Amino acid sequence: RRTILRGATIGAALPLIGAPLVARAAEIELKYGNNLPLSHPLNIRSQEAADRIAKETNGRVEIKIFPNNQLGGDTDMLSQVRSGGITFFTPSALVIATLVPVAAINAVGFAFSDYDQVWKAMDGPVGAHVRQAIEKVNLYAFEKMWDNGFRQMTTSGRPIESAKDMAGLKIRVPVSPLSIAMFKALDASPASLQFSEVYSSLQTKIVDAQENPLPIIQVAKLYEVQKSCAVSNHIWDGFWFIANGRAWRGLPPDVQKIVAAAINDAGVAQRNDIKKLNETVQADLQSKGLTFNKTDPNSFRAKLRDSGFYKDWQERFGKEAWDLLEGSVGKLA
Ligand code: X2X
Repeated sequence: RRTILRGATIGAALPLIGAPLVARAAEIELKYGNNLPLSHPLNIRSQEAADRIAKETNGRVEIKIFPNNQLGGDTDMLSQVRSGGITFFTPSALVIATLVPVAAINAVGFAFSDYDQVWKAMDGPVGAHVRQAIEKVNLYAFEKMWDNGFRQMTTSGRPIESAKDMAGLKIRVPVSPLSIAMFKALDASPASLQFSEVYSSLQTKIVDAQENPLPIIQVAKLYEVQKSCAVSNHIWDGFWFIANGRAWRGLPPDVQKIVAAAINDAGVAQRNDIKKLNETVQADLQSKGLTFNKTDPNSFRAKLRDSGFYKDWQERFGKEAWDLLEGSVGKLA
């Protein structure tokens, strides 16, 4: 039985028949890679920013997001954004510090005690200092850092109560010289692994422990391969939203303005998402079987001080950066 289309329908349908059914390609197509699962607030908010940019540029700019290590690990994406293979990447400060050492300044052990201190420093003199250093390696860092969170330690073995429990602990850390140095100073045996390898390395007991903010533990389901979580708050970690310098400078000024506003607004919204998430994430992880214990930060701080960790990193970062940090958090070394 042939369905007879009404004349009007056929007329309307004719021009479409044979026409390539593809959307018009945007004039400016930009790629953004990151290392987090789609459900993390970083991906929710960056998609929102991409949609806002497409709208405000009337479709001239399309940002294609490649989440969850689709383009490779942090090390791969860092070299891709440097070469211009991708335009945007959001490395943790710990990770971009492999290229810009001073970027790890916010990750000095036990430096920050709360978010007021964090944002005063990172939206203020410490962040400005790091952004300048990032620009020196021909990358552009947007003003507003995105929040990873205060890092906590988890283990598959006995809980970590104080610094003495770190002896010999096989703990995974990001690809980060400061993280390696810090956990060695605590007498642990740190191993740098890409985030994409963390779950399997814990599952196969290549390492027995890892450290990450609770929202990351939740979204990467690390509670399935870890038993206990020591609330250590040992590092506050953030993501710099960075662009390839040449690609950024090559954008028309009106597009730069729209992109920067959307990305910075999304970064601030993402911070609030993490703040809200932090109110419920521990209870959720407990319901999934992860046990929690408090720790005494002074035992860890004393160990870091006695081992010379603070003095060593004060020298590595230099007086200017270190004074900016201590100006925000008080005396450390
Ligand atoms: O790799 C990690 O541990 C993570 C996800 O926190 C970072 O991006 C540094």
